[in-house]
Amino acid sequence: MKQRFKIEEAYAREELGQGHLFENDNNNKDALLKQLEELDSQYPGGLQSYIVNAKKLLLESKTGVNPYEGYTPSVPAGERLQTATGQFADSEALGMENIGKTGFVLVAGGLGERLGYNGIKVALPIETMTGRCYLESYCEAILALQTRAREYSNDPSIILPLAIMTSGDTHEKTVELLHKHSNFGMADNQIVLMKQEKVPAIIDNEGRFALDDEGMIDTKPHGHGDVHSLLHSKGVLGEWNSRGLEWIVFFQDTNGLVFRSIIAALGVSAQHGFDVNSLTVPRKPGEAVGGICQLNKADGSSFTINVEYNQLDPLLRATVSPKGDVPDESGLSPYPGNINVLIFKLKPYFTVLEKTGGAIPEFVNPKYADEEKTKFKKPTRLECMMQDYPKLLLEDPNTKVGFTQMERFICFSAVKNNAEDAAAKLASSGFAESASSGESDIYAAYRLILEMAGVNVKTTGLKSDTFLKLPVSKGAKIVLYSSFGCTLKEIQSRFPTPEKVKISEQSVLVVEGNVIIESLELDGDLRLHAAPGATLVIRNLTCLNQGTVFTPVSETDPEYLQIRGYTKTELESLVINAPNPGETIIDRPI
Ligand code: UGB
Repeated sequence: MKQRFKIEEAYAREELGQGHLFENDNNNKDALLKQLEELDSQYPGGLQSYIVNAKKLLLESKTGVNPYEGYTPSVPAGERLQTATGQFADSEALGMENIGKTGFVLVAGGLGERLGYNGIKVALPIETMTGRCYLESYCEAILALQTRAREYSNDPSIILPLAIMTSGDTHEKTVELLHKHSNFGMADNQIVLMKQEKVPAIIDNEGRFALDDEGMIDTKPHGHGDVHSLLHSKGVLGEWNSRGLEWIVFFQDTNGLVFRSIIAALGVSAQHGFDVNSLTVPRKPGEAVGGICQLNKADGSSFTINVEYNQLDPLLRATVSPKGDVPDESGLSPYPGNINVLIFKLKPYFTVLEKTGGAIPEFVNPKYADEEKTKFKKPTRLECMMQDYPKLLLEDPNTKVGFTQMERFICFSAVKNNAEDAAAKLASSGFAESASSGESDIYAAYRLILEMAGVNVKTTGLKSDTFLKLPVSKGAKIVLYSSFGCTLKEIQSRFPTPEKVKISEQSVLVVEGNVIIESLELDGDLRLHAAPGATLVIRNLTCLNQGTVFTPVSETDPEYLQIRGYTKTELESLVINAPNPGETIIDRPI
């Protein structure tokens, strides 16, 4: 009881200013005090620090303090890679040399409120032709890279680890998903989950906490920046460092293309010795992706960092571009667009986290209800972003922070918006970032990759269907597993005579494993699977069937289809499996 009064008193004290928590009769007082203790232990420096930080940031927000005051932006140093060039191939080759010493980190604590999907986003199918979910495809890609790394180093003991940041919103479902699918083939000790905790929601500029209907503190996510402190506090980075890993790759929950680009970006990191490398896309001005900027001070010092999309326009207006976030002569923003795929050199990162604990400087973004900025439309909270990591490097001018820009089709297609918002985003920015656009972008990327390999497949002038008012391309639906090819060069090697491979516009082609396609005429649905150790050679095959088409969803279809507006109707398909070690040759012309 004494302890309980002590805590209550402490929070009611003027400097913490949380007396309102105890003012009304609260049947849940014991639970509330317990919650306060928990929240206190979870935040670096405790809730007292949280309140102090909140008051300071809220004051700065109210008075309009510019976080980039005194800085002038310029375009930082980096590499712009064109797909399927010699430079791209060289970067991929260097990336593959380094991949065996890489750990992967997936940030998957976000609830995906904008998408309006009730499950976790990593459980969503990337595309409906295989129905593989995001997490499955990430695990498959890492395992395929692991196989290549073992072959390359002739070391069967190489394990490429995956750390997943979850949150209270996603943790249990992520555990269930992994359990249900036996970790998608990964070993138990290969995956580590790091659960991020929420922080108190705040109702005013005094940093007073919000109470929910049950009399408990309302809490909100603290942002993806928690990944750094968690890697440190959970000992993950220390373990990876002692295992001799040299690189760490961060990626988001729904980017089905990410493993098509990471390898070349890793090669760029290795080539330039980048401590921090952001994978970026050409950015359209006004688009909701941050811009990577070099921020320069009058004293000659500078640092390179992502400036979030809502801050980029005011920064540019106040400095180098009176018209704000507008295109340059190329028609695009000169600042590369951040897609939160980050590649760090592990050792210096480990050293910085040992020193700082990995707590990333926070920000607050309240939506004000009055002109005086004293009332909020809804409770706010402090947040932090993973791409703000360079803010921990300010005292070390020798750190090399750069970027790798690639064409969007090969590295980025996120699934963030419900269909209604997606239609508006498509109209304003050209990118829907919906469940259906995420799926279409996968097929489109593989069409282009095969075309670059010399295969006959139509990539332009394709017709579209419309589902939920969004265009869905009618082009060939192609899915290439990473086990079929991790790099563009490897994919090319699977087609020794690409001029003898023809895929019609309405076809479906899914290829998994060690498959060589020498001669193929496809107008229909074809699935080729070679089990580990098996080789499937398509020496000569004509495959004509009715195939698989998209049809509108019905009310009884599951939610993952409702958010697309269509389902697949399989009319006819040909499945060829090579389940056993050794070579299976298919020689079946018409
Ligand atoms: N995430 C967490 O794991 N925990 C959290 O508390 C919050 C998120 P959003 P956002 O790629 O288009 C980012 O919400 O914040 C995970 C960049 O800041 O989807 O709108 C979450 O699960 C922006 O510069 O992204 O914008 C997901 O995997 C630009 O790159 C990831 O963090 C933009 O993404 C991103 O969360 C973009």
